[in-house]
Amino acid sequence: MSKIQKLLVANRGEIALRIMRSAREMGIKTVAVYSEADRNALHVRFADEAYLIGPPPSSESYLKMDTLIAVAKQCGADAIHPGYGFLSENEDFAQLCEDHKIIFVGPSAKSIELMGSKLGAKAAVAKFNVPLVPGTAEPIKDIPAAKKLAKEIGYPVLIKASAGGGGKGMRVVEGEHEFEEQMERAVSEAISSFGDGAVFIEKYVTKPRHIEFQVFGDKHGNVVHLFERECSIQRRHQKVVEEAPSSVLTPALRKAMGEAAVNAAKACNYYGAGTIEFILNEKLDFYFLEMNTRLQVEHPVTEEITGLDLVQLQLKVAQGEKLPFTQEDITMKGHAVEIRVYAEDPSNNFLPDIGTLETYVRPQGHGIRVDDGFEQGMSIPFYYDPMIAKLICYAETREAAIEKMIRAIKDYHITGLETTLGFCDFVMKHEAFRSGNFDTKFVETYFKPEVLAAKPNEEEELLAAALASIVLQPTTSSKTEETVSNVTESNWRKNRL
Ligand code: MV4
Repeated sequence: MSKIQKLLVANRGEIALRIMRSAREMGIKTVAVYSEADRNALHVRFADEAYLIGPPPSSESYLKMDTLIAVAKQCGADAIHPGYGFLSENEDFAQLCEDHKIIFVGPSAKSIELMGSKLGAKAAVAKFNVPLVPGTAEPIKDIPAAKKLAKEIGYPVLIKASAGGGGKGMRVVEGEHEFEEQMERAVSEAISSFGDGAVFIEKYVTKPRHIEFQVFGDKHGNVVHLFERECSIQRRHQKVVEEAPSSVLTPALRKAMGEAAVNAAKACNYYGAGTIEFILNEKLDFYFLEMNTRLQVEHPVTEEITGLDLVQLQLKVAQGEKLPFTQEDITMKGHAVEIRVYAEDPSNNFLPDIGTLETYVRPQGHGIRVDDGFEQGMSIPFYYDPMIAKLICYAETREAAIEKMIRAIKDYHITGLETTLGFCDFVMKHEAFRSGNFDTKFVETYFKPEVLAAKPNEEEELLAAALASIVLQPTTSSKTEETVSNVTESNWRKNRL
């Protein structure tokens, strides 16, 4: 396979920039695509070339497979990186790229398809010695038989949609009396949301921790893992804080889970970057949940503790290179914490608060990394995920990384819209988070909007905003536009990662 010369990034925002930076360092030319809402976006300015692909709604721009292929053909891009979200886990798009002899920077269409089905994934990994939550291995057809099994497993049980994932289409059944009712709801929800009514049941693991392993495969059959990320602090299946390593894994458990993760990847002949999601119960038993066949939002914490550039690795693997290391070569050092800074109002049920970044001043200093796609004066478009930035802090120990994060949050000045910075500050200072003794119920257990009532920095921020508005000049892009296609409501809400 030949080296990638020109890479089209079929994404926007921070991840588009993140990808282009690594590509450029490798001497690969970069191509941006953008919607009408992103004319002035940084990924457009950063790229060597940029093409307008349609109106703001993603369904008319970033999700237009034929348009993306047409742009790639037209500009001579030999590879497409899908980033996360959008088309990143769409097996049809991966196949379309392959059909057009364009390298899809990701796994094969077959791997995506197999892991996209929760039941398919479970069946595949079960043969590779990966522990699964006790439950059904087949879609439920016979209600009385399923009810009998639920009784054997023991209530509460969880009904999940095979086509679901990321928490969508799950229903808890507390006891036998509500089994039929919940089953009916789960099936009709699965049909209306995914067009596939296949559901299965699992033992409901209470107080679980969400631990995911980063895996990497090449096209020569080699697979390694790059340790874990702890993602238990989340709100309605939306991750808020991620860290690496997890504070609950012992070296022995890490080794066992890492081996299971590698086996899960081997079960679908995986290549590229992937993530194996596990849940851990209170006894620290671990179970495979699902696989994400893309680069994840939270990949930077893994980069910080391993010193590896995951996008560079993705591009190397995509152009047919062997992984440049074996499992034994990979080590981790220190501790990394990431928070997601959203344009959302934590005191108003996390409602998106899109608007203009009147003040936008990033924290700086040793061990601080900000992955974002905005500058002061820019607006957060209403059509897409309202994530403003990821703030990643790295230090020798977990305590030092958390202290650095608290300082970095303090030095992050954003006005013009509400953000989740104050909420993240609350998490960082919470005793349950500090002690490491938390689970996926952290936010609902401890967070009430009142805890954010005191905002000591508000006056300072107002002053800064006033000053900024005096000196601020609107920025314009000098890039010429080219409409490739003229091709509704975005689905970022449904597709949160
Ligand atoms: C579970 C579970 C408890 N027991 N499965 C939610 C996301 C999806 N990947 C699977 N999820 C869960 N599956 C069993 N058998 C609890 C969750 C879950 C969860 C998992 C990870 C992170 C946050 C979560 C929040 C609520 C529920």
